[in-house]
Amino acid sequence: TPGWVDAHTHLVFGGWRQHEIPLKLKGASYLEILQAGGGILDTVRQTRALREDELFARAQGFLDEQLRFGVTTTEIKSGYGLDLENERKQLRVIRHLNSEHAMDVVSTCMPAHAVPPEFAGRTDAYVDVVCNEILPRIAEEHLACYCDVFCETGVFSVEQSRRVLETARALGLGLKIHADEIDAIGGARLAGELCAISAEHLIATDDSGISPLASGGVTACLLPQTSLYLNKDFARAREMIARGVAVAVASDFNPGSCPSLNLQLSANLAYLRYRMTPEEILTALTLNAACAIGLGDRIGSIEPGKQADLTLWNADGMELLCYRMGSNQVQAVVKRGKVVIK
Ligand code: IZC
Ligand code: ZN
Repeated sequence: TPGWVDAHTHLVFGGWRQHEIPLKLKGASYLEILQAGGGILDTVRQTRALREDELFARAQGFLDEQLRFGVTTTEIKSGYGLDLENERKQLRVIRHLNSEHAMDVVSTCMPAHAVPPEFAGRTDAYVDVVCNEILPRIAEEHLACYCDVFCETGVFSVEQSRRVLETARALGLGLKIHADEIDAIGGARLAGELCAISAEHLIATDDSGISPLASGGVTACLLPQTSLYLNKDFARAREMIARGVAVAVASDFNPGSCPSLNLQLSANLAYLRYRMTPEEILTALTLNAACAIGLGDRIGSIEPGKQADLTLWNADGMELLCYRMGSNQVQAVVKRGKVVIK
């Protein structure tokens, strides 16, 4: 197949969040843990505490693992810095990974991932900082191609998300949005209205959110391992496809809601829970994923003129690949024409 593309990760971070599982098993929700100062904010503390070289070394190991799982291009978001210096630190790590590692890395800035503790209860004041200080500096330093925002109950409202994304667009950044992960507050409609390149998660999106995605030409980037990990519903992939929305499937690798780098597990879940066909899944993990990060003209299919990124599998076809579960079925990986895993 073409090398697989992981179009959604939060791969540069400090620490893990294993201590959240007992809380979740006692009934605490993802948003309750965040409201109590844990969740994303826990990872922010652990990421701020690490130096650039420490974050780099850790992330490099994650990219090695992705490559072994058959991924040849990945997107990575910032969003565990939440202030100018720490967002820039994370984004410099992402840029360095792209230049040093065999993996191609696309950089997304996400300073509006949560409200940092310094701005607790003052979300609009933090949005001012994002729009007036953080995004302009990131754009000036060419540290990101895209801007993403967590549009969610208790995090950033539709209006706050719109402000962030409109500012990002004026600065020349492409637009992405975490929409309807927990609650459908209107993120998918905003994505359609702004013609964002992609909308992510869409777990709670209903018909009224699917139409704007279709009319806005927004790629739906679905993250089935997160549904599994948060014990949530699975996005309505069949309805999206039926309405003409391009569907990509990614991992969402992050220390809270998806501590897995195995994109093959996303393929299994897309088959069983989204009821996508093996052919649709192959497209979702290659060409549609490439389009979701703006690289559809360079990678995502095996064609003359495109980069020779290939994954060779111990399987005779996508049906077997989507059905087998838990083993790494990669036989070899070719990146830009060179064998990097065998
Ligand atoms: O660290 O929890 N959903 N952001 C929005 C995440 C998941 C990552 C995290
Ligand atoms: Zn995410």
